[in-house]
Amino acid sequence: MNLPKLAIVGHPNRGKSSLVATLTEDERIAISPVSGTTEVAEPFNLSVADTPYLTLVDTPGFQRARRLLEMLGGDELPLDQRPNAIQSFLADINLCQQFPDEAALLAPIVDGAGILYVVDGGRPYEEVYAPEMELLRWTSAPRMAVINPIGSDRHVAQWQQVLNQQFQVVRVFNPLASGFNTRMQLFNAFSILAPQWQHQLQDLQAVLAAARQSRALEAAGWIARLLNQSLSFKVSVIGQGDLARTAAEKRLLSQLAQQEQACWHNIASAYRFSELDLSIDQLSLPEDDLFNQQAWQLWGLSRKQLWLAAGASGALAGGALDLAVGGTSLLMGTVTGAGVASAGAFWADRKLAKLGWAKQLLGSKESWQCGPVKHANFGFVLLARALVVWLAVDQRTHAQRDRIVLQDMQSQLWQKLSLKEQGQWLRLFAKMQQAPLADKQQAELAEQILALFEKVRSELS
Ligand SMILES: Nc1nc2c(ncn2[C@@H]2O[C@H](COP(=O)(O)OP(=O)(O)OP(=O)(O)O)[C@@H](O)[C@H]2O)c(=O)[nH]1
Ligand SMILES: [Mg+2]
Repeated sequence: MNLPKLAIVGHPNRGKSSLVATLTEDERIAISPVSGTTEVAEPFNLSVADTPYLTLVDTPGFQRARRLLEMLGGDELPLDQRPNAIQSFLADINLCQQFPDEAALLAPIVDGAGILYVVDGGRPYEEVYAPEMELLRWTSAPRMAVINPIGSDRHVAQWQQVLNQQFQVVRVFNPLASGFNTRMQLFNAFSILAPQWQHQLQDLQAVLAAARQSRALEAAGWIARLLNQSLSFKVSVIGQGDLARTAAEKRLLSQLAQQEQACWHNIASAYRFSELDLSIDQLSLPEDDLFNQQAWQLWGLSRKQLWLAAGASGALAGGALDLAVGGTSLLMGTVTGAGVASAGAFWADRKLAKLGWAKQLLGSKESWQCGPVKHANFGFVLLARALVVWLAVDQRTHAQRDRIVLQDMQSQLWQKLSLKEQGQWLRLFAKMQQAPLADKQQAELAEQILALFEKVRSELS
């Protein structure tokens, strides 16, 4: 069966390629403020699990629509001859060379694609658009228009009046800020317009809804894996005394930071962003370094919250929690733990509360084992940062080409949970710091993370 096919057409620089990128979730499609970026018509499939469901043809913008219309006979041409006139134009090589953009954008329509005409709701209607719409009418293909409010929606109402005269369906759609439901509405609108594709477009919506759920579970799975790997992570270094200890600490922290980065990239890939720059220095994180004292204060629980949560969970009474590591040890401003204190300058701004240490003698050599990070906040910090990356990726469209911006919500994230819930997470993290979870428990953790993500997301919207 033929795939439903839509040609995305319009004036240059109106967001046609942006629309294609967003709907097909393709970050490689060329988008730029330079008019005339798209020079040839190119099909892109919307596929789920490698099965294509819809083809969108990105096209160059109209350049000389009025002239072409005149050449083809204009108003004088009888209605019954107009579709043929477009076909004859495309069959005429000389004419096509004179009107290469019009030829490129009309060819897929004559070939069976439906029309999606894009206009900018931030700019007023002008007569220059009339011949474009007229040429599209001549094709007699199913036609829908999309008003993209670039910069503002000042002229949306005016455009609606114009487009309602020319197109069977008119919708407002911003490819830079369109959520899942808005996209489904667009597919639905097209399924009404083109009954021959109705079933396929309905199937597409069901498949996309299922894919959305499974990618969320995949992202949650990556975070569960990160927590399970990082909370109990240790490294060993062979060598003598302080030198070996400093090397071990450095290695521990750099590997933990790598694990965190890998998790973020996996989340982005689950959402089909494989080229997104998630390097720490590209992100507008308030405190970028995972092991920086301020970062922990921002992303984790406050000292008071930790104690309250520990009390609420019964973890303190049960002795399950390693909170009591010296009078002020929960404050990251204070260096505690023999290993950290002796590491000297390297740790001057990395005052973590406590790392696990073990020394073994291997013949004449020492082997220093460093880790895990024992602080009760470590799990909260890792989870909060991963959730914020996930929220940003979930809300981003594939037409956005600027730097990814993370929500500034660190301080509120854990406030959304009750003390009891905070206590439950605290207990779980403490357990994982002692030993990693078995696979089944890790899968349960992923479910919990997914529920937390959905709660945070719904409160944000
Ligand atoms: N602010 C804002 N910018 C947009 C929106 N849609 C598109 N743009 C920007 O407008 C510019 C043109 O977007 P494209 O998608 O390349 O437009 P096009 O119609 O394919 O352009 P050509 O290929 O040159 O015909 C890009 O800089 C986009 O980022 C929008 O909804 N809001
Ligand atoms: Mg383009």
